[in-house]
Amino acid sequence: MSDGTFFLHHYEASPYAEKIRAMFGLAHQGWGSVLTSPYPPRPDVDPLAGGYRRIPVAHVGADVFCDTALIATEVAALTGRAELAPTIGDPAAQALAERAEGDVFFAAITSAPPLKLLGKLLASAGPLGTLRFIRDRTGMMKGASTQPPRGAEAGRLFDAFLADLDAHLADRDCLGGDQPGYADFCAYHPIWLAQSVGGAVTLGRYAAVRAWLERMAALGHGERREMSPEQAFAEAGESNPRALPADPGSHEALGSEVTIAPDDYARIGVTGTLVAATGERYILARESERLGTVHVHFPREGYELA
Ligand SMILES: N[C@@H](CCC(=O)N[C@@H](CS)C(=O)NCC(=O)O)C(=O)O
Repeated sequence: MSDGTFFLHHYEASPYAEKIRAMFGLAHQGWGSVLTSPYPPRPDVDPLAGGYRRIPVAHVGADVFCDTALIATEVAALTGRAELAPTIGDPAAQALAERAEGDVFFAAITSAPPLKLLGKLLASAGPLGTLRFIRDRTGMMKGASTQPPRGAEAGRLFDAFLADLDAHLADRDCLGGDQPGYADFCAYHPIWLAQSVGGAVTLGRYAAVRAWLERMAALGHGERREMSPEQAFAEAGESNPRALPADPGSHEALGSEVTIAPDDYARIGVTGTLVAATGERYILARESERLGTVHVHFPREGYELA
């Protein structure tokens, strides 16, 4: 039986993981932290997520959640904080959140001064780790449906985002109003990333963004408990997946073996039996000797089924 621990498989430098860690901070939520490598192979995650290669991955018992949009839905339900679910009321906040997780996310890295970026990578990963990291990410973007902005264009894009965010925050504390909600976490993590790799050099000009960033950083990460991959596997192995949605949807592939992959980048597919296809998510059932039956959940948006 699962003890209900919400596990997050992540690495410290992962901005998308920071999006979820900060949500735990807002909710003062306890969670199990399982650290993994910044690049594959990830034998500590693959048995759960079936080869999905992006980070973070979350799981509770034998239910595994891929993609932060769906992880946020689960965190919202777990904590009773509806504002963390990816439904954004204000269209201007929605547009900023989408930009943040589109070109701006990539520009956060490609607009950083190259020598600073290299210095940070060398300091954290060493020469061999840096080489592996660069080779991995170059390979990951080869089959991508979008390509990162580069050079001066990346700098312009990132700065334009900061300027628009600053204007938006001029008369409110957070993207959607008084309190942080889903859009705030989407906008926060690319700036956090830029800062952590020595970028966001124009941030000083944007007082409203700086004040908001300070408030977001002050949320902290909730009650983080370090756990081992073995503890995570034991939880999954000893649990049964939770009940499927009452209405599993009416997809023609229900009951068949399918492969689900992101439609943008890191397009590695996960294969299993499609057991639900609701308006919000796909659920795949996967069997393994080690973990028994595991249900892997994907959002429908941004993923393709074959
Ligand atoms: N749409 C995904 C994007 C996740 C993503 O791009 N994560 C980055 C790390 S922050 C990643 O997986 N990079 C490649 C890797 O770590 O292997 C989500 O919201 O979870």
